[in-house]
Amino acid sequence: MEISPDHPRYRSLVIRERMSDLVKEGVVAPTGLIAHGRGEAFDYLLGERTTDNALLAERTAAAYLLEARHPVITVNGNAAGLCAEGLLSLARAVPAKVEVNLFHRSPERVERVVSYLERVGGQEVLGRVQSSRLEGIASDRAMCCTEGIYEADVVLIPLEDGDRAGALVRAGKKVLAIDLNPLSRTSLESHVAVVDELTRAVPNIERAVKELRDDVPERRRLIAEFDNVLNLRLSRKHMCQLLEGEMR
Ligand code: PTJ
Repeated sequence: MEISPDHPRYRSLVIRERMSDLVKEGVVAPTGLIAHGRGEAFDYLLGERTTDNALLAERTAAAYLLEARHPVITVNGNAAGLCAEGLLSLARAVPAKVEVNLFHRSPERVERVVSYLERVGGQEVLGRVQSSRLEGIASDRAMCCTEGIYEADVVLIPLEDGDRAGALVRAGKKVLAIDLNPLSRTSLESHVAVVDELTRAVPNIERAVKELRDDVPERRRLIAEFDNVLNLRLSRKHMCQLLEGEMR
């Protein structure tokens, strides 16, 4: 479909077209479009911008990634479709491993998403061979790579489902989520929930990684002082204020 750059929602329409094309390629799951629509609705309530409290969560996520012994970034179909280059760039900056991990899992789709990441520059992308299991998930969605998620101490999970976020927390990992829904189980169960749109959040986290690389005291201060419950309350408050017309 031809979209005019003059359209007020040009960017959103272009992204929708790309996600829809990626469904045809088997990278994005068909229901990934529904998840994307839910994300768009929550982003509308944020005013489609990064709030101050989201920026704090992004800096804290960067601090966790830099303090980690074995950081891993998980990528699903939506995350790949929306922000493959950004996630790979963040992984290089930390450095962190990248593992493809899918909700709608089949060997063919894993191959499609891994190949897609490789096509846009991903190297050593994990996911093709998943021989370990996360406890507490009853399906092959529990499968993960031994040298990836299984051994990770810190995991960044963009757009994750609640079951797996909870299982990662119970497995003793520090979980950093990017999820526009401040009410989701993923946001509530994570140690750091970044309530921001993925394509804004990822470059912000990468910028913070660069700023905090040589500042160990500031990293530790951010981690020690971050309060996820309070931060999520601030995201909800921001959305309520926007709904009440108290913000523009
Ligand atoms: O590729 P697969 O098979 O692994 O499937 C991926 C999806 C996203 C379909 C799957 O994980 C899923 O169903 O996720 P949920 O449970 O719908 O959760 C996705 C969350 O991401 C929702 O809370 C959305 O609000 C949020 N979200 C959607 N788009 C964005 C987003 N958060 C940040 N940025 C977005 N662009």
